[in-house]
Amino acid sequence: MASRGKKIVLAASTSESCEHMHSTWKQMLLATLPARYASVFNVTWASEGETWPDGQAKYVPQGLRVVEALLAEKFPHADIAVCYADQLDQFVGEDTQVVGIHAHNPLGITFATDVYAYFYGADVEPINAEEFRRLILHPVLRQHKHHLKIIVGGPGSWQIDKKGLQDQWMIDCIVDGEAEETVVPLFQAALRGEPLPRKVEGHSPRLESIPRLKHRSTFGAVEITRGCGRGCQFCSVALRAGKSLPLEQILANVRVQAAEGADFALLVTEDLFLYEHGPRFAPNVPALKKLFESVAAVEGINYIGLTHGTMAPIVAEPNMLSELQLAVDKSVHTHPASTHPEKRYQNLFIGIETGSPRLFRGLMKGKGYPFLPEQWPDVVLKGMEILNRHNWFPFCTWIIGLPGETPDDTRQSLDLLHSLKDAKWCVVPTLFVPLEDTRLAKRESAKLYQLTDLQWEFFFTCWRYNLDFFHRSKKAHLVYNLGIPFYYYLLGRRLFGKAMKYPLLRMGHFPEWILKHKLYLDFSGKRTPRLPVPERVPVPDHSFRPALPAT
Ligand code: B12
Ligand code: SF4
Repeated sequence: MASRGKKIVLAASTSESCEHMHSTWKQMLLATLPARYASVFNVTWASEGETWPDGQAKYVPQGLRVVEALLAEKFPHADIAVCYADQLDQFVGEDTQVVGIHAHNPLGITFATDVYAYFYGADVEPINAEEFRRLILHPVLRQHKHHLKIIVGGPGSWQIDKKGLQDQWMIDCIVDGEAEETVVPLFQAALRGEPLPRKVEGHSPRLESIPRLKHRSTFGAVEITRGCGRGCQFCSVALRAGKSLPLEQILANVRVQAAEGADFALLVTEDLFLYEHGPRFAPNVPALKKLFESVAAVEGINYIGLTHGTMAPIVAEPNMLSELQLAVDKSVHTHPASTHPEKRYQNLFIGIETGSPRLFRGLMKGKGYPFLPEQWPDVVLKGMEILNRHNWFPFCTWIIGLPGETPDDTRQSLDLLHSLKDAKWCVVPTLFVPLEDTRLAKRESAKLYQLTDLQWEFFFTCWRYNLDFFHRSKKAHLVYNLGIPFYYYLLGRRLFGKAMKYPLLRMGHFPEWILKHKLYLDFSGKRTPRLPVPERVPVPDHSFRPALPAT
């Protein structure tokens, strides 16, 4: 198309924008599955984006919609276009002066991403990375580079800096962090043709600087809170100041989603239970209930999805989930193990991260507040029981190789994992990654080829649970069981050595009467888990100790 293009073009990759089957889980896989074998996994949907008749993207990640909304307050609507890589040449032309690109996970080097791609060989990269490259190296950007500036921002923009790709990819400026109060001056400078700083560090904006969205975001994502005061040392969001968005603004944003065809609203938060919370992280159940009811009442919204939450408030307020039943009734997810009349279950991403109270105390004690670090295993077990009883099947992460992890810590994680063997959940083991801007940024990342026998056992026991809980067909089970020894002898042994052998065979349902002699945990049915689910977990009296973690 021989158009002169738009002055401002905003773009995101399709693998970070797609919302195939309303499944956040499926999109997360794109951070993990190797690009080279994408066709084998039948994920062609990852490179296709839905567009409006004029070629603009129907939905892109919410962060980019925030940038669009900020720019729309200053520049004419007609000067801005939002698109995917395949439509870039419709919008980038002689008149284009600035291209802003969103990066959620552009190189796949964050938690739980490259880890899994490595199973296919060292030179394999995840689909996210390939799709981002298709966007950033689009020929039309090179063709017009002499008169336009490229700005990349988003939660994963640091990855480009870390890998030293800024110049090769001709990026003028990388924006790292929250951008509400930097976007407009930066784009104004670009439009004036001025040189841009190579890197801009964002900072937490005032609540009133967060704009209302103008258009639809992927999964109908709408922020309900920003930031988190719990202060875990490995987490980049820990540094974002905590705030709840006003209900009116949330609902206006949900209406925008519905008006552009979304039937799903994903309520984005670091911790659902921080929404309008009371003193010392106390959940505000009436406010949460009102939030769900109001969102569900928006015409066109049939489903409500949730992002993150923490265990501690569920245990501290054991009756809370029955008050929030609507979240399950409006969930898009179903599973035969649900006791809901329509077999629905609600999902919540919860970081368990470790079973070791020692590591918990050193690295993340605020996550368990108001409970004490030594209560963490009890909090996890009790929290899971309450969640499952109310048909909440959480998606939990667990970090292997945290700085200072000893074999004893790994054993404690294995003991806790064993005690969760009948839980209704998904558990994703991730390897520790020192994220930029965190207090652990300078620490060594954990590496697959350095995992100990115990860490491998932890890793594959998690996947054994997931296969048993989510793989519903016998045929799929059989394929995995037979494929696993083949994988080990053809590739796994060469890539990672013998330490993975027996743990991997456990994932492949190899007979336990053999494995119990080779592994730490005994799954032969004779050993009951070491940690029973407690009747109740007492909330300690904090009046004589410092209550909140330093952030
Ligand atoms: C919703 C969400 C998801 C959803 C939907 C993602 C999507 N593509 O739409 C799902 C569950 C699918 C998901 C998946 C993943 N996610 Co995610 N996700 C989030 C979450 C909870 C909210 C994102 C959001 O909407 N935030 C609100 C907006 C306003 O913030 P923002 O995106 O950061 O945007 C601001 C700035 O970054 C900046 N900005 C954004 N874009 C641009 C563009 C330009 C040009 C500029 C100048 C500025 C700019 O301005 C915005 C306003 O301040 C965040 C945590 C968080 N609270 O941010 C994690 C988070 C972003 N995800 C994370 C990760 C690791 C992933 C996965 C890789 C997880 C995995 N291992 O599988 C996958 C990757 C999936 C993929 N295909 O890309 C990490 C990112 C860490 C990193 N990149 O190093 C975060 C921070 C969670 C965490 N605490 O670790 N995610
Ligand atoms: S609870 Fe910890 S890991 Fe979760 S968002 Fe808060 S600081 Fe980050």
